[in-house]
Amino acid sequence: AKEPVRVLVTGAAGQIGYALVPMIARGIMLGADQPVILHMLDIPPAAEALNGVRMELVDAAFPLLKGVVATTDVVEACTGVNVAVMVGGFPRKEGMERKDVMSKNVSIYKSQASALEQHAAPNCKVLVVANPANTNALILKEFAPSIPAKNITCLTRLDHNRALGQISERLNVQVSDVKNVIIWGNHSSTQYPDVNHATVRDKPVRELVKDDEWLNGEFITTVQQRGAAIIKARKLSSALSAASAACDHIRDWVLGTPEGTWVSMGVYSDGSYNAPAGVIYSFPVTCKNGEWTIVQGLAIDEFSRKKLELTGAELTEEKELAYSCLS
Ligand code: NAX
Repeated sequence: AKEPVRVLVTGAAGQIGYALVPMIARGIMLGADQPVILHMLDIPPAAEALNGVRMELVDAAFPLLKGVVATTDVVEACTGVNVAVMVGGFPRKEGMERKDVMSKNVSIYKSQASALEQHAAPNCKVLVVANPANTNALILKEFAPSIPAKNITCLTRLDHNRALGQISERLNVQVSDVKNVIIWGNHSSTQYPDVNHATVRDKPVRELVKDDEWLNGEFITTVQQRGAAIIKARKLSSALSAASAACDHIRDWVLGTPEGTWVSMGVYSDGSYNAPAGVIYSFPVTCKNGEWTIVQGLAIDEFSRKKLELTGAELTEEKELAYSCLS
């Protein structure tokens, strides 16, 4: 039998946490033969709710779930974890300045970076979900210098999956037949969902859709604004789709992407495709043996080039804002 893997979920009493922890405990993240021990962290005001989630996990009698740590102590939460999914953060509230929200998240991610660096298992893989996801991940990286940069990522898989979903609905094909869309840049409304290399059963999506106006217009804005559309409909932000995307992200990272398929991940940029280096930027990646590699050599047309630059510039600006919160 396999040794259990310890998976940390921060913000576990929140709505993504509530959707995510049962998925992990059922083997959706790490495989149906992989036992897990869940570490759940939240803040003291949510301690009682967190204990309720712990009780439900016990009640669900998941065969793969070998233990649960539910705590408000960041050191206890981080100790020995192999995978860390960072969902906890400070949400933007109506009327709040961007800088104030950034400042709260910078201080959270700075301290959680240190706890992970000192107490997580060696080679721990980190996925930041909480917004601003790319910049929170960058802060985590900066303040956990002994964790390799390649181990720190952020979630853009939800945006990637949303793009697959839109193409599948438009063409009336199975979503599993749509491949190789790309989310470039920031997990924000400047992200660029790119279908120029996407296929359905090996046929280019552009040739199948036959409507460049839609692909260059409404398709892009629909994906960019999907989070807001969910909030409008549900009066709550995306949760089950975010949790599912987090599982997809970790599963593909750990177990590998299928041959000929790439996925989108926010990773530490080396300047590929002229993206700014030194920010967490979403690229197309393939994964093998627990490591991601940026897909190289894709042709970028003029329309796309501008969109890659715009979202890159936003990330540079966010990085500067985050650094200004440190002083
Ligand atoms: P909730 O407000 O329901 O849950 C957040 C939880 O985090 C709360 O229980 C809160 O007490 C906890 N928390 C706050 N500070 C913490 C800290 N310092 N340590 C540990 N826990 C802490 O939000 P939810 O809807 O679950 O969303 C969580 C985050 O995901 C938000 O930042 C949200 O913006 C972000 N999202 C990111 C997405 C992505 O694709 N990257 C998509 C979905 C989502 O919007």
